[in-house]
Amino acid sequence: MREPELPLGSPGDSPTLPDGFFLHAGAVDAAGQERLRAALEGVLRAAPPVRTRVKGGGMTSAAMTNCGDAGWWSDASGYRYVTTNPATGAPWPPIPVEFRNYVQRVVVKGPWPDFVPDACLINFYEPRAKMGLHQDRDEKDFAHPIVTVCLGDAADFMVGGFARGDKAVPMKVRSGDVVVMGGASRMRFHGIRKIYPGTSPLAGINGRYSLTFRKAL
Ligand SMILES: O=C(O)CCC(=O)C(=O)O
Repeated sequence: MREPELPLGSPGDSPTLPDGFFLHAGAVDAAGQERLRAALEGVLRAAPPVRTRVKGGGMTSAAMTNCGDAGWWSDASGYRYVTTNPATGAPWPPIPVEFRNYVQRVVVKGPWPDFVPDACLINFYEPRAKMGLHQDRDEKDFAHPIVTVCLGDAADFMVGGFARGDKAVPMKVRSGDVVVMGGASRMRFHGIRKIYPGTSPLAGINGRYSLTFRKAL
């Protein structure tokens, strides 16, 4: 049986989502998405996305890179934040000011107005890429939320519970949407079940990027 899709929220208004979980649908307008895309290009040139090794021995389905003081990384030694890019040996590029502006615009309206990220993990999904259900647990202090900006193709973002086996429901996210997970929802399992190829409104993006902002250190 098809699982129900959660209704889309509007900025600052996601009444059907669990406590601490927000979908700011359409938070970044078309011009803003273009600005983010242009800034993203600079980051990708400095730190090209790669697929990395996961704990079980396989490779991530999405390619990833980072910007900020720290970047999330996975390899045979496990999951952690690192201050230099293991693929290039260089420091991660800084978080572009355009990225910070949009995070700021969204978070000032919510319960974590003082959130200042020091890490931005960028995932790139080709049409068949996915991300399994997981918790974000490598950050020092879980009092800070995780803020995700979506760019490119639409996707099913899975909202789970607090145990891996708990039922997860799909929430459709589109380019320009911003997802915030904090407070009572900070440790929810979540993942990406499906990409909707060809739905990107941005000419320069075939696939989906998620920019996930964290206070890691
Ligand atoms: O791509 C997304 O929206 C989710 C990314 C995610 O869950 C993660 O990077 O931990």
